[in-house]
Amino acid sequence: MIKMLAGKTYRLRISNVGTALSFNFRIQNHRMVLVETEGSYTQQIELNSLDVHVGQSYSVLVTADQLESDYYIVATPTQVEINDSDINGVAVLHYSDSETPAAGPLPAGPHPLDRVFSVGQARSIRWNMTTGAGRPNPQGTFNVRNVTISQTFVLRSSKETIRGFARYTVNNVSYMTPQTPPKLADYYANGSGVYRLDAFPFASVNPEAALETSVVSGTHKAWVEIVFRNEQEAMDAWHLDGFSFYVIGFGDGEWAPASREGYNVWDPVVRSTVQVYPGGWTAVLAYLDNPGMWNLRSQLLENWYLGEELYVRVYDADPNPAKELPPPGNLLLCGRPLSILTNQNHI
Ligand SMILES: [Cu+2]
Repeated sequence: MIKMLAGKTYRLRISNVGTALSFNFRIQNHRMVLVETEGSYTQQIELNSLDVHVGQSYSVLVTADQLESDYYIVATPTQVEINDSDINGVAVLHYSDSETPAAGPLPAGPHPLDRVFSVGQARSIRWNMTTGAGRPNPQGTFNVRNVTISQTFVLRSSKETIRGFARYTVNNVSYMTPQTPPKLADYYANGSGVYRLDAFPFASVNPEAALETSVVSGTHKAWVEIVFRNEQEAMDAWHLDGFSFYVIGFGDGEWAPASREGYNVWDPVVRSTVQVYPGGWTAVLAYLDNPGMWNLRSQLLENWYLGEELYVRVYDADPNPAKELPPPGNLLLCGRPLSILTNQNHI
């Protein structure tokens, strides 16, 4: 139950901390004003309902401007065919002087399979040019109109069978978790024996589904364009560690270089997790100014666990600890680097 005083305005933070399903969020008889998502101030659009995909967060403002009463707050699965209403999340908005329980049917949202609504709303979520907030772009602007793209990754996710087991793949490669964390392998052994740098096909599809510890080079202090293609039947959501990215486009079907003409390079929001619709694509831009070994993954737990991820190695030869701290003295060395350092054979 959320309590509100009549006439006041409240900020609600809404996060999808689920592992599989997108949801649509709404409040009976109340509209919401979208103000923020994952650190970006958004254009303040008024909404009856809001789609929140796995791993995403939003802030909305809600004004208690209705009759003193209780009202339903609901979150229902969206972009999926589910007939089980038990899966609905229901809460109550309680006006402090209300003695009237919430009543009536739960407020209706868009049809769960209404893709046009969902994509349309996603496209309408844009950077707010008039708030006095820090500019996210290191070049000092809000837009990404004039950036030079140095790399393009086209990442196709699908579900395959490898050695008799169901696996999720990216460009037909399913991530295999090594004994040694990639960061340790990189720092102590240049990846040797743990991963093969850039063996991963970042712009093509492996002829056969395979297992690999995928690590791709991301160029330090350069812009990377990442296109996520969803070749599954269900929604997907991708998360990048280490950076936020600019969400510049959603499209149906295949992505092609000509799809860039439809990008929003004027006022895209900057966020950490983005949805990818089944059979469609989502394009983002990231400025790789943060050295490290960064995980790029499906935020859907089953997909992630079964291989829909890779690492992006952003290397900076400068040992300046202001950029990347050296490992602490008590760092646990597990896996292969330990055997190299101690010259013993560990598994
Ligand atoms: Cu992260």
